[in-house]
Amino acid sequence: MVFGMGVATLATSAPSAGLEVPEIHPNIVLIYADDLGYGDTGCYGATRVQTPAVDRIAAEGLRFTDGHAAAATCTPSRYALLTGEYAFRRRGTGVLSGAAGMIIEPGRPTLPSLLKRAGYVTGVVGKWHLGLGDGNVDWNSEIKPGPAEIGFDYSFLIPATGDRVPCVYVENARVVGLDPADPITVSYGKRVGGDPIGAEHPELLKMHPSHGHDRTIVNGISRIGYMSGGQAARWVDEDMADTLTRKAVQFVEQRADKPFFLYFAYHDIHVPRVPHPRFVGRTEMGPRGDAIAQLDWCTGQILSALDRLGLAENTLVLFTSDNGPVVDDGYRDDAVARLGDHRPAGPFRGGKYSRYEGGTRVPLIVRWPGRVQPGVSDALVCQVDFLASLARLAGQPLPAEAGPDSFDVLPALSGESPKGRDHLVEHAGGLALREANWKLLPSAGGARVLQTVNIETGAGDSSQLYDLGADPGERHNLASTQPDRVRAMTERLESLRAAGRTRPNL
Ligand code: NG6
Ligand code: CA
Repeated sequence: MVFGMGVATLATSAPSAGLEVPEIHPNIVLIYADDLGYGDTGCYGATRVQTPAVDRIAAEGLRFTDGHAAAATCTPSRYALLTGEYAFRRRGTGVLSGAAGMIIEPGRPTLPSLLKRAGYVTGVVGKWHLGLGDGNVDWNSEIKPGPAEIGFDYSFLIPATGDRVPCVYVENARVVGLDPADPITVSYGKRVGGDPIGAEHPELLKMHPSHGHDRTIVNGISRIGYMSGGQAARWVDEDMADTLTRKAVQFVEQRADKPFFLYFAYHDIHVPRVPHPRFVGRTEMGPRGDAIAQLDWCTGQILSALDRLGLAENTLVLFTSDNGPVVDDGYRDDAVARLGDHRPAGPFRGGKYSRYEGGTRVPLIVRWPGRVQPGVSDALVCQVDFLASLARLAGQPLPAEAGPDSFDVLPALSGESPKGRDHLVEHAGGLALREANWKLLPSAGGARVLQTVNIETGAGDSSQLYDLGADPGERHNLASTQPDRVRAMTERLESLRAAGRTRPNL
């Protein structure tokens, strides 16, 4: 059956179409890597790390060359992924501390809540980083609001990031393994408890910071922020990938008679990069390369589980990353020295934190055997579009207020159409605009290079205009030769921002 026909049939046929329902409501597994760059996997050109599982998704699926995260850092990117709204529209959606309250309002339509309404069982396993609680969270009782309040039936979380306290897992709103006699306190202001901190006790560290990351030591690694208590609940970084993968596989195994949506958000390859010993030395690139090998193993476990359970044919797998790559993101893990000729951002300029393409252009692959033709697509698509596209796939109409910037690009994701969006706002603090292959970076203040991470931000005193068709690396600024285009794109970007929403056909 032609993929699009199935969707069209759903829209026009009676809801009691019987056997057709499971056929057109596939399970959805969204695999979300952290800080994995465009060039970090074999199917996107890497040669110094082997990624057979990710490459298998690409060989059996549709690999995008112009797929984007919605922002160049984690929190805004994930906010847009789950709400279908560009994060720049909302204050407080920058990189969050581990003490922040949840930034997605309970009750608003989200990717999981829409799928849940369509009859899916929904689960999130892995990195959250969207805040938990009401801003004054008590880690020793029920942690609300959280994923359950925005549509997830099940959750097993790293609350913020691997490098931020609290370093404990939260399963269905409770810290896992917490001893009530050893309560957890978390602070991003004044020091709490008597735990040693990295700044004072470097001799206790097995992984040293290169910048920041010098507060409470957990598992021999100093973190951002202070925590005390919860000793029995603290995670072991080396076991994190195994723990998360086990939970993800269990979620897939425990599915009921309903389709499921699993949002599996890896910690890898974010810092601190501390892969399990069996991956240490897999590559010559040190922990950053070894973390990619570990990430690939996790991916293979998910694919194997789908095969084993006979679910591969009826499961749409999406593989992507939350933002572009960074090499030294704050720990001395040898990533810079051992990078060699590996190009984390592939042919693109910049990386994480950057308005250049390396900031948001990430791996994006869709696999749905028998429905999505394997191949390569150059369509412009963004994760902010997953909400509208997957809601349509699930036959779930969008309420008017849902996904204000989410476009239905299902024809592009399925490979039926070579066209995705006609434009995209790229967000890295400041904004940039894509229109087809044109890229505009309006003038912006601030540092041109973030020295600590050695990444070009895209800031500059005057506008930059690039033709990515001829110049994917954004080297030849055409702004002075095309003032009319610069003016038109600058005005369009301003009107897209001012409009408050961009989704058409409301
Ligand atoms: C930065 C951290 C960096 C990383 C980032 C968030 C320092 C010096 N740097 O502030 O290590 O945690 O925040 O990354 O603290 S993200 O992928 O979750 O957005
Ligand atoms: Ca990230």
